[in-house]
Amino acid sequence: MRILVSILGGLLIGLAAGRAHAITNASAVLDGAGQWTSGGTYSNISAVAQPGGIIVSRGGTYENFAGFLGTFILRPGLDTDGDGIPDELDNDNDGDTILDHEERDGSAFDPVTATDINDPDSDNDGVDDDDEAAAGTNPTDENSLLEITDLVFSNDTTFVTWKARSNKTYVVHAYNEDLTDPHALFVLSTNTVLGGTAPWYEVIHTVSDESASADTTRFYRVEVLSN
Ligand SMILES: [Ca+2]
Ligand SMILES: [Ca+2]
Ligand SMILES: [Ca+2]
Ligand SMILES: [Ca+2]
Repeated sequence: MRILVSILGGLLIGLAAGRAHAITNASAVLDGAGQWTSGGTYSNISAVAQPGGIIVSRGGTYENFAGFLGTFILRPGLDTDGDGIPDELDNDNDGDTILDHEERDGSAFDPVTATDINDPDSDNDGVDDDDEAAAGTNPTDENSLLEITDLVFSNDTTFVTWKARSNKTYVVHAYNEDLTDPHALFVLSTNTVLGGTAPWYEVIHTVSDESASADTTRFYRVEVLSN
């Protein structure tokens, strides 16, 4: 799979502003007498203090065996990504293709990094969590993303610089000024970047276009191959 993450000209992926969440507290737990209680506030209850024997059986599988420790807030009707599936039934609340449990346990990233299950762009850097996973950038650092950082024309050569990650392969395309043309002028380079230091192995990488001319406008696009 190829993803387009960065294109010269400030055309970074934009996000719709405002993701207001209307939250309705409809939490419910079984009290010590085995009765349902709802609408109350439960906090800082130690495991020792919890009444025993609280079990919710759902579909033959016991859940919330630890009673109050398993209490969660139901938000009926909330559909964060607007896909028609309420969050309570949606295993990908924000629609960024990383499943909720993967966002919580951070397993989509190396190193393991948890992300927001209700926000497709956890660090608001303009690149969604799944694209950051493909590019190997840090989803919790707004300065870590695949982007062209510098474009210099000197001695009839253009130097294209971007934020890369070690062991990732990048394809650099050159375009003429007609950006509506789906076909690139040519592929400037395809190479695997090496170097960088743990944990994110970030590398500033540069390639050169010796066919550039001072008389023409040329655009560049950097793609990362996800595998
Ligand atoms: Ca998700
Ligand atoms: Ca997310
Ligand atoms: Ca991001
Ligand atoms: Ca980031």
